[in-house]
Amino acid sequence: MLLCLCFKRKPEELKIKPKLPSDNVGTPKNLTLYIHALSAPSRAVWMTAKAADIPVQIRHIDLFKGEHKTPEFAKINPDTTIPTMVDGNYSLWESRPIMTYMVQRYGKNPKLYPKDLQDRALVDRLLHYDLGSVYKSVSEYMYPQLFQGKPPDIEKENGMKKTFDYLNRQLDGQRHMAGDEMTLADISMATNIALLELRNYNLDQWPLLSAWYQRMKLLPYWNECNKGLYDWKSPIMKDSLE
Ligand SMILES: N[C@@H](CCC(=O)N[C@@H](CS)C(=O)NCC(=O)O)C(=O)O
Repeated sequence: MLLCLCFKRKPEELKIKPKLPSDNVGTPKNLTLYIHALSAPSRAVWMTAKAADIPVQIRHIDLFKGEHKTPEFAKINPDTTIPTMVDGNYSLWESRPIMTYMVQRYGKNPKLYPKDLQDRALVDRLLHYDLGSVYKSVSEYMYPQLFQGKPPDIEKENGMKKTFDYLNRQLDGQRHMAGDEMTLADISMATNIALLELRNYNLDQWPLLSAWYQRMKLLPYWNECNKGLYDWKSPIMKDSLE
């Protein structure tokens, strides 16, 4: 049936994608990351490029001016979100796939996303947990305070605390989330947790998590990639930031 449908199309309509090497191919010719400096997933993809020593062009998109809603940007990413990566004529969005793509294709630091199937599955598990629990709970707690001027919501905070309880247990006996080596899971989670700095939120009740976060902040590219967070002053939260 599928074959019949194919034959009905004119030959020129059948797009044949050139086969790409599945493994690391060295330096990218033209890799662009469209980001917003406050956005946690944007900071994560930028940090990944630094950690994996991949040269990228950074293009800042002003979400508050709606620069991601233009027809030009929708051609690159119909979901009109950032971060968005463009590698030649290939575009990709969603930070975690961008991070794993970049490291596998161009990365100089394979430990960030290990090749061993089980080690990789652990990093994948943590990246999924990050999306479904860390990013979700931190943004549900912080966004209403940052963007709507709402007071902290105890229920949302409790959801986030449960996540941190688990992360603190996960770090028992190891320096990073997936073991002693830093992986993409650490980068992604740290950029989300960083959002709490806008509230001076104290992580002391999770000593292992707090020590891990401080270690992440010692990365030589932390300040450059997270500058947008520290520079950003929410007009709504002005009082608590000064
Ligand atoms: N799960 C996505 C989240 C992407 C996302 O929602 N990005 C936000 C900024 S943090 C955005 O583009 N918002 C603009 C909009 O939704 O209009 C990822 O990890 O990349």
